[in-house]
Amino acid sequence: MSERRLTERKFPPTDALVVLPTFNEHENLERVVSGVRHLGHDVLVVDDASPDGTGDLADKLAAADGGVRVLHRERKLGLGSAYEDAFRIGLKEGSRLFVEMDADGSHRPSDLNPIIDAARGSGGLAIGSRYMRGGSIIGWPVHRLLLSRGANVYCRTLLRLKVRDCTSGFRCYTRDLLASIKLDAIVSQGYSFQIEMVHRTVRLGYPVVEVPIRFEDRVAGASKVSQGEISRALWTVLRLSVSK
Ligand SMILES: Nc1nc2c(ncn2[C@@H]2O[C@H](COP(=O)(O)OP(=O)(O)O)[C@@H](O)[C@H]2O)c(=O)[nH]1
Ligand SMILES: [Mg+2]
Repeated sequence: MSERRLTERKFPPTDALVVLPTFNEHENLERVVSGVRHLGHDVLVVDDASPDGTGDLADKLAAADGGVRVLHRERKLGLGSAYEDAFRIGLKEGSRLFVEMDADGSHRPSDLNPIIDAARGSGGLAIGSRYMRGGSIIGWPVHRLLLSRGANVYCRTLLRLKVRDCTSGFRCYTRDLLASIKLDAIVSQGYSFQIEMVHRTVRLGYPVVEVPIRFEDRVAGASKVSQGEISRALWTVLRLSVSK
């Protein structure tokens, strides 16, 4: 049996729910949470029992600010499943806009509202894009740049997507779109979740718009993208491309 623990909600939900998945982000979390809370949005941290104590820090931030909540999961269950669980909570509670954002300092709070506004305006998915005019990546080594570029070429080709940055993890969905996506049918547990969600959005006929962002390499700690994650993502996208 899986164990979940969610801190209690103290205020009615704000329009947008900003979900921050964490696994070992103790050195980064506080700065990200404070940047988002300055903009007034609800924060939901989804922590997978991080060994570095990120979960305890998140609890402290939640105790000090009713706009911050934490979903604790008993072990590392994957990025995709973290978002899936958070979206189910937000849908139940009545949030109108659902934001994905990394908790490692790569995504700037100053790019957040333009993404939310674009989602609201389009009625679908707005992606914070590194690969369009005005977008950029700061501080990534060449192998990370190649991996990200390669992943985008791979999924654009196999899934026939026109989106320039299918793998970006800084994005916003409208309630209408998320309610139309069958979360139970999602096959991705890990990073391919991002690609699968773009694929499903396009197949449902919802618009996808891109907003330029400046992506900065994580402030502290290490990336959780492993060889295993990459292989699983390649397979999952291949599976999606042949399934109806
Ligand atoms: N809850 C949870 N968060 C995760 C998991 N894997 C990665 N994350 C978080 O997802 C975000 C993106 O991960 P990161 O390692 O920075 O990926 P990268 O930016 O592609 O290198 C970070 O906030 C991580 O802490 C996971 O299995 N569970
Ligand atoms: Mg990162």
